[in-house]
Amino acid sequence: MFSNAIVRKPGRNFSEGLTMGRLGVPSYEKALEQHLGYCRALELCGLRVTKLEADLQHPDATFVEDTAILTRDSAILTRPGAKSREGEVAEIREPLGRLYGTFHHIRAPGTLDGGDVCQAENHFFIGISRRTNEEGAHQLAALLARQGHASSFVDIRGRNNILHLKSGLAYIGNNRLVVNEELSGHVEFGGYSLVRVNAEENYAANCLRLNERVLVPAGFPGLEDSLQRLGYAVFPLDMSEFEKMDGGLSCLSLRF
Ligand code: CIR
Repeated sequence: MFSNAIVRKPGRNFSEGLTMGRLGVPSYEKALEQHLGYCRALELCGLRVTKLEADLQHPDATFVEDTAILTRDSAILTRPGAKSREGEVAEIREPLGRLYGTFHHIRAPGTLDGGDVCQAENHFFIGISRRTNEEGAHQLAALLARQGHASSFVDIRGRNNILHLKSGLAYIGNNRLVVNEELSGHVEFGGYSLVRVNAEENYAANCLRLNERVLVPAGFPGLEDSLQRLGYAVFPLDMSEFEKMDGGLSCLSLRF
C-alpha cells in the first residue's frame, strides 16, 4: 500500500529538458494541466501528495522519480547519469528529510537514475542503461541487501526504445509484470506472470499500480483491455506532453 507521494510542478522551461525529440515540442500549458490531472489521480488512489514548486535550474526536475529510491527503511539519493540532472538530487533532500530519517547515497563513479529501478515486493530489478552504470547498480544492490532486499540486474544498453528500465517494465502486484516486447524475453522475469504490451503500445508499459487502481497512459486500448480482463481497475491519464520529453507515469512521482 502507498500512502504518500512527492511531485514537482513542471517549470516554464520544461521543454528545454533532455529528449530524444521524436514527438515534437511539448506545450507548457498542456503539461501543467496534465500534471494537475496526475496529482488528482494520486489523491484519488488515497495518497497524500506533497507538491513541490518548479525548479527552473533543472528543466527535467518534474521527473522526480530519478532522484531517489525509497525503501521501508531509508531514502537512497541517486547520482543521475545525465550531467544536467545532477543538481536535482540536492533539491529533493530537504522534502524527503521531512519523511525519512535515514539517507544513503550513490557515489561517484557510480551513476543511477530512479527510473532504472523497479520494485516487485521484496525484489528490486535494477536496469543498467545509458544512465545507470554497473558501479551505480552494484552500489544500490549492496545497500538494498543490507536492508534485506534481493535484487537483480537487467542490461538494457543497446535497446533503442527505452530510456530507463521502467520505460518498458512495471510491477502491478499479484506476481505480475507489465512488460514491453523488447524486454519480455528477459530471463530475470521467468518467475512472474507477464502482461505483454505490443510494439505499437510501447509507451504504455510504464504504468503505475497504486493501491486499488492501475494508472495507465491514455490512448492504449490493448493494455487497458488486458488489465481489465485480469480484474484491475484501470485509470487512464493524458500524458502526451511528458511523453514528448521521454517521461512516463512513474517518473512524475516518488511514492512510499
Ligand atoms: C530525461 O531524459 O532524463 C528526462 N527528459 C526524462 C526522464 C524520465 N524519467 C524516468 O523515466 N524515470
